Amino acid sequence: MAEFQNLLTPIQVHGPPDPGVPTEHSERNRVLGPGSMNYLLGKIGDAQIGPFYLGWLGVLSLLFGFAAFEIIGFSMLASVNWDFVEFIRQLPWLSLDPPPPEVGLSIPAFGQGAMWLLAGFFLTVSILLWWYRMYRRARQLKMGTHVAWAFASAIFLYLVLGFFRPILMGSWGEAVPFGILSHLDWTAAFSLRYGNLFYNPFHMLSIVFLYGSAVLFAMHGATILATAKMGGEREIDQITDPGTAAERTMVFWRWTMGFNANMESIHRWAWWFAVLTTLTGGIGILITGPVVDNWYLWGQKHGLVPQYPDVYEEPLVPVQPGELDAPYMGAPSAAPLPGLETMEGAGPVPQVMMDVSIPIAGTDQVLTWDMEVGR
Ligand code: 07D
Ligand code: 07D
Repeated sequence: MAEFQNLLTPIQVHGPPDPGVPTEHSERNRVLGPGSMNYLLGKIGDAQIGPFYLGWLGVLSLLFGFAAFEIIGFSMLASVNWDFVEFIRQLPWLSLDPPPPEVGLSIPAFGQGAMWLLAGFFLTVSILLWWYRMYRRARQLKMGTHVAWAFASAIFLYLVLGFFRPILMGSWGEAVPFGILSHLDWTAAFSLRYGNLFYNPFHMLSIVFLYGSAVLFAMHGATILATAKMGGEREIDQITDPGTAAERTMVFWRWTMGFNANMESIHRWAWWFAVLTTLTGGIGILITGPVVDNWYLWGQKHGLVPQYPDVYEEPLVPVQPGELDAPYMGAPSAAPLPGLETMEGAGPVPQVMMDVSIPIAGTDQVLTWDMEVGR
């Protein structure tokens, strides 16, 4: 059937909907069929809606996804005392949190993150079933399975964030909460806790591919649109004929940057950039904690970050071993700072004398003073 292809073709062909290619055993699962036409959708894409394919993988995935959605939603509603108005008003701030650190990897009690674990389980099953559905539908249509493998890369990052890394760290409490703003807080806190994620080379790579995806998407989209009036998006004669839209696009890029992808390889570029965003990202998150504890100090060690000169003298009260470690990392609990207990009113707050000296940049002078510090 002739189909609408191009914004510059102001005609929408309406006819019987295209049922799709015949395949082996899938006819009965094509629902919403035989499909219908929608004028407005035809303005931004293909006018035909449906038939939708709903096999057992699709049905199960939707059921599990719906269950996860409900568990998250009802847990959030419970957190505002079942007040629906507050639920809507506070939605961006509501959150279903993972269990506290002391639960480790065991099954938490209700009110201790059990709902988080349940929702995570249902969501993960739903996503994995949807992945298999994409794989199977592609095979059925005798296509390559590129879409499924690209999706697998995103699922890898998702599983690293909520499953693989928490297991390596020995605690569900390491995982991401379900919540619109709370997952942003988690992201910022994760970066701070591990010494600034900017110094993680895999975060850098992930950003390269994320930005690269945007640039490639813009270049490719723009190139095809720029030759749409010559039929740039559907040319096959470019392989043999000179002067085609496709050939012009390639000349354009050789003129402007000396090199061009071709009509096939640009899609490989795009596929790899997108896939590598989440693949390198997942590696970066997986090693944060289990392998590298502080990316800033790691950067200092490897010459990425300058070692700043010590401008302060040794503190009179040295840091106790383990004092700066988070308790949930299994570090010995921090010994109380000597003298801190006197803050409770048990005695006078002791005073500490400090000699402070700071060299003044660009001169050979040093600023010094004595300080009396109460702890
Ligand atoms: C446009 C395709 C459509 C998808 C959409 C998302 C949900 C969640 C909420 C049940 C591009 C649908 C959203 C189903 C419903 C509840 C509680 C894709 C398009 C429209 N994030 N994140 C968002 C997820 C992580 C980060 C928005 C999911 C990591 C930052 C949305 C995951 C980290 C910012 C969202 C996930 C992180 C966001 C828009 C899973 C590090 C933003 C997403 C499953 C990678 C932005 C308020 C979007 C925002 C945003 C969803 C994981 C960081 C709510 C489902 C843990 C810094 N994230 N995110 O358009 O506005 O994606 O947040 O891993 O600034 Mg996120
Ligand atoms: C989340 C893959 C999983 C999603 C799936 C989809 C549904 C629902 C529903 C369709 C997104 C499931 C879908 C359930 C579907 C409907 C309706 C992909 C996901 C399976 N960062 N950062 C990245 C930048 C900082 C931090 C990646 C930039 C700070 C953390 C990316 C900056 C701190 C993590 C990136 C910046 C910090 C990341 C994500 C700038 C915070 C991650 C790539 C300019 C203060 C994640 C290695 C992606 C990662 C990540 C970009 C800054 C923290 C490249 C540009 C320093 C903790 N950051 N970031 O595709 O992989 O995500 O890190 O400042 O975990 Mg970052």
